[in-house]
Order: sequence, then C-alpha cells, then structure tokens
Amino acid sequence: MLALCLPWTARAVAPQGDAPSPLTLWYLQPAAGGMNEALPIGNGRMGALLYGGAADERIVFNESSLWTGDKNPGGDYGKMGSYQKFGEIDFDQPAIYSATHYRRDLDLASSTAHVRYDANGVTYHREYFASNPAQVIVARYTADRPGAYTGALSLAGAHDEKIAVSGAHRMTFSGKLSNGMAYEAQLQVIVDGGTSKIDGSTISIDRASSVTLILGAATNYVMDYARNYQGGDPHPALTQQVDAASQSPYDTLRRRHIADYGTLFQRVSLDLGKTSSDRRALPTDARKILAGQGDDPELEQLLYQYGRYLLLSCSRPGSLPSNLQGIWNDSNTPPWSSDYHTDLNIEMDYWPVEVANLPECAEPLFDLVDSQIPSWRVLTQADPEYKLASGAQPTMGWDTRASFNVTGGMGWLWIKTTNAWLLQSYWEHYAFTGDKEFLRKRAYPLMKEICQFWGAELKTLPDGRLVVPNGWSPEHGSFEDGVSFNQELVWDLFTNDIAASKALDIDADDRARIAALRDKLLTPKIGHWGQLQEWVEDKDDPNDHHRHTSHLIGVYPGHEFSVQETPAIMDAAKVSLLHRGNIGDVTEWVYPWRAAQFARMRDGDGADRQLTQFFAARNSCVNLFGLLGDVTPPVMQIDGNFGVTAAMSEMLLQSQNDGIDLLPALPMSWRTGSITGLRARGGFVVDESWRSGALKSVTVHSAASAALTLRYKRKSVALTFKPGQTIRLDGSLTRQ
Ligand code: FUC
Repeated sequence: MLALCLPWTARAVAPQGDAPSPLTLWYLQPAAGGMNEALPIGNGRMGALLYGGAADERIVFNESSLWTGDKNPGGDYGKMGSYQKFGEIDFDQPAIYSATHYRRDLDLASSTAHVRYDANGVTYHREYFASNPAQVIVARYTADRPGAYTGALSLAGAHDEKIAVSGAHRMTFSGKLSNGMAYEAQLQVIVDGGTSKIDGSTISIDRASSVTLILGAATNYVMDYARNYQGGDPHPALTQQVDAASQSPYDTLRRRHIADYGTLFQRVSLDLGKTSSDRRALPTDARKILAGQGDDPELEQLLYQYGRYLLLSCSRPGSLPSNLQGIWNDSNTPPWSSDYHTDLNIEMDYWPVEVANLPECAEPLFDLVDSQIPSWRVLTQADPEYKLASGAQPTMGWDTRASFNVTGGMGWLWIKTTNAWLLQSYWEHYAFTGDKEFLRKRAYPLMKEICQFWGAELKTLPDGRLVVPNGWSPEHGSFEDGVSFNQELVWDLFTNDIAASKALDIDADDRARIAALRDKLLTPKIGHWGQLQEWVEDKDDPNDHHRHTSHLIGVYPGHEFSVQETPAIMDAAKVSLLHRGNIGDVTEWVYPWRAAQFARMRDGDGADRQLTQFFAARNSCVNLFGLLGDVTPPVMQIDGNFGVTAAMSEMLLQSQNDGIDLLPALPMSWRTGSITGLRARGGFVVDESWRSGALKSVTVHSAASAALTLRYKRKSVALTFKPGQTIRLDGSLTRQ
C-alpha cells in the first residue's frame, strides 16, 4: 500500500493499494460543505452525490426527468416549476466513532468512486458507480475482517413519501408531483453475513461482512408533446432493472459499467506535462488552492477530462440533457430552478461534445429541444413580442425565453435568436460527424423553419440593412434593434443553413434567398475606442466589466469572425474582451467562454490566464464543479466545467475555417505534451504532439474519402484521404 507523507492532517492512503492516478479527485475528509464537496457519479439518466461520511454515509440521488411545472403559458418564471431532488440513502454505523487514514476519491478513468478508512482495527472500503447498461446506481461496502458492518440503513424520498420495505430487503417509495408526474425509487439491499432485520422503514444490520446497494429510480416522463409529456407507469421497467442488476454478480455489473464507460471516455487522452511529485502528493482540494499560481499541468488535464466525465455522467442517449447543475441536485428549490437557461448556459454545456469526441452526449439535447418545439411554437406565435410588421402574428417558427423546463414551459424574458443558438449545436453535429441522415431529417427542417421565421421577422432599416427588432444582449443593456448578439446569431443560422442545403443538394432557390438576406444583415461595427460594438450605437463603456460577452458570439462559439478573414474585427473583439477585465460579476462560466474567445484570437497565454482563474475559490467548488461566486451564497453550476473542456480543445485544435489549424493557441505553460482523439469538422480525428512549444507530429484519420487543408503557423499542406485512411506528418507538415 502506498503511503504519502503529507505536511499536515493525515496520511493519505490510496484505495485498495493503487497509486493515485492523475485522473483521480481525492480528499482526506468527507464532504462537509454539501454538494460543493460531494463527489458526483451518474449514468446519464440517474445521478448521485456521495458525501462519504465514515460513520454516517449519505448518498443523494437524482433522476433527470423529475420536474414540477407545466406549459406555463404566461412565462412567469415563478410558475415554471423546478428540477427536484429524488431522494437519499443514509447508512449510520454508530460504532465508527473515530476513523483514521480516511480517503475518498473519484477515478475518472473508470468512473468509480471510493471511500476507505480504518476504524476499530478494521479497514473499510466502499465502491460506487452508476451503470448505464444496467440503469442502476451500485454501492458496495466491504472490509478486511468479516462481520464489520453494524448499523441502520434507510431510504428517504424528497417529498415525504412513505417507505415500504419487503421481506426480500427491497425498499421502495413512489409518488406523484402536482403536475401529475408519477415517480418511483427502488433500493435492493444485499447483506452478506451477519443478520439483518426490517425496523419500520429502515434495515438494521448486525455484523455483516459486506453490503451491496442496487438503486433504481424512474418517472413516467416522456419527451413527447402529444402525450403531454407523460407516459405509462414507471413501475414495471424499474422493477425489472433492479431485479436484473440484483441478480447479477457485482463483478459482472462493475465490468460491464467500466467497459461501457471506458469505450467513450478513452477516445481522448491528454498529456500537458508532469506535475512535481510534491504537488501531486497533495489531495485535490489542496492542489486546487495552489493551481491558481500555475505549475500543475496534471490538474489542468484532470479538469479537461472532468468535463468529459461529467458529460458522460449527465447526458447519455435516453436521458434529459444537462441542466444548470448537470443532473445533480440536493434541493427542491435549487438556484434558478436548476433549469435550462438559454442565454448562455445550455449552449455552453454542449460546446465540448463534438470536438472532445462525445457526439452521443448531444442526443439528449436534440431529443429535448425537438420535444419542446411544438409547445414553443404555440407560445412564440401567440406572443405580441413576435408580431410582424404587418401587425399579424407569425404562423410558423419558435423562439425561447431565458429559461425552459421539460414540459413545454418557459420563463422570464424572451431572448431573441436563441432559436439560432440552439440550432447551432444541430449544425455542428453534422459538421463534425458528417451524418447526412441527421442533417436531412432533424437539423435542416428546423434550420429552414427558423430561417423563414427570421426572414419574416427582420426589420428593414432606411438604408436597406436588416436587423432583429427589439432584441437584448444577454444580460446587458436595453431592448433595441440590431443588437450585435442577435445579428451574429442570425448570420450564423443563415450561413449554416446555406451550407446544409448545399450538402443535401436541395432548395437551391431558398438558398439564394437566404444568402441575399444574409448579405443585407447589419454587421457589428468598430467603435470609438477600438472596441467591437455591442449595440448599433457606439455607446460601449470601456469601464464596463459585465460578465457576458454576448457581442463576441461571432468569435466563439460562432465563426463569423476569424483572424484570417476579418482581422480588424478580431482586433476590435480583443479590445472589448481585454476591457471587460476580471472584476465585478466575472465568475465561473465567464472564464472558459473568454478562454475560448482568446483561443480563436490565437492568444494562447490570454486563454490560459482565463482558464487558471477557474481554479480560484470564487469560481469552482472543492469537488471542481463550477461555482457561481457572484451570488450570495455562491452556488454550484456546471456550465463552466463543459466550457473548460471546450476552451482547452479550442486551444489545441480548430476547424471552423475550412481546414484544420494545429495548436492554434498553445500557451507557454504547456511546453511539451500530446492529445489524441480530438475531432474536427469534416469527420476527421486528430492526434497531435508537441515539444518545447512546437508541433512535433500530427496524425489525421478520416472515415470517408475527403480533402483537407492542414495548417500550422505559416505552413499549410493539402491532403486527400481514401475512406478509413490515416496520414502521419511531422512538425514541418511533411508526410511520414
Ligand atoms: C445567466 C448568467 C448567470 C447565471 C444564470 C443561471 O443568467 O448570467 O451568471 O449563470 O444564467
């Protein structure tokens, strides 16, 4: 067993004899500070927060569809409903009054979490995972001596449900929310050795050698407007899942889980260099404090992969997409209802999916948006905000307010052009995967509808320019015509639509019409202090430090502006970005967005300075979840985690400008390293390695026959691929 000497509290001991892997979050104390410290696991649909107390185990669990709320026709935010906590499991072991050698960890490589400690001469181990193939959460408690577990195990719902316990140790609860949503949880408790008995709603365990928990949870929610988002009784399928998992040997469940997760997670590996052994010997919370000063490439690497881990844990096919907290929530009144925020947050959640090689994780977003659109159409077309110049209401199209739920409802202000922003993810999915079926059947029809919608809604200025009327630059300024954010998003939609109809070889007339409209769109101007104007009027305040950089959406995640084609605009965008500074309400998601924008400006050190800020106590939690530090009290929020993964990918590879740019924004601090498995538009998979800040080798794989321009600094090379071909080049782009 590896023992690390630490300067303070305790001796850190790796669980089960393994050395801590660089992809492990680990701590020497249980989570005391709520969900900001608990370790998250999830299978996409179900999630759990592990608090890891030695004597008082606590597992809070969630299921992605447990939502109050309905269609909320008036858009009143207070009535929109909220994402709910599902329940929790507690296991009290009164005889464990002093534990030593405590350690808990989360291993991102295997998606398993652990707790270990010594007490009363016994070494205790726990292991937890959330299995996607089995659709259950599993926890197993073992010890190095037989009969070590004595205590009371209980299950509780978050809505005062009655708990039933069967003679076979199946604990269940079920209920119905005020909107009619039915739900149920089942926990199978498998006790090995000793005795156990049912004590009211708890199970008392006496001198057991091991305990295994199999937890299932489900609702009757369906992503189907026609059924008012409610399907059949969740009980039969849930029972079948928990039965099947309970009958499966633990090792089989574990092996299947690790294989399923590993296939996806291992597609990308990142090496940013070695952290010193002194620093590496520290637990994650101590390292996080020091990481703001740099010099911990392995922690940056871990943060990159944490974004991928969290996506796989909260957004797998069949689940709902990531909300403001992913899937994890320990309250029935979470901040902002733990909803789907459209003016930045849900979009950022999906920025890494394609480039960081997890395209399956985008499916929940498409499924949910598709299922909400019938309701959004009704609400949008009826709203006076979208009245046409003729005075009539539109008869097609949809947009969203700043927030939406899962039952067709929205809340707060209309954020015009979020339709275009949401559809950007659909287009990018095609651009990266080349999936024409997806483009033809799902993406393009929606893009075409929203192009027509904006074709009807755009207002013509006296000089013939077209503007989005009465828009808002989230969450900044007044409502007015031609806001840069809106203009850039409509440009993005029109441009992607033109490319989509070309790829599908359809609608040539429409394409020409959309291209003509796009050319008439008012484009953002450069203002009197060299900034990119946020509004039509040159009124940006150079001392304004607002957190949103909405007017730079055409830099990232859009691609209207680039250093190659619009260098003057990129310079102006940089002036704007630098003036925003890092003060005021700048926190959490703000840093990765700015990092990605700096990356598009080819400023690697600028991007890295933003990323490093994410480690600050004000911007991320002890468990490395994002932390919104500008509200009181600060609250956990997940978008920044996904933003970090997206921004770091963007520093290493870009493909938005016809071709691939290698290491476009490599910072000084990542001197030597490598990445494998990044994806680029056009269906390419790319590995890169670099030494002393310079490209050393690159490998590009193409599934289809394709032509590609590869660029590095001032060099470029044109390549032609046969289907399935892999091409290797050295740092001077010479083929090997
Ligand atoms: C947007 C952001 C806030 C916060 C909220 C949930 O309104 O401006 O910072 O992230 O979403």
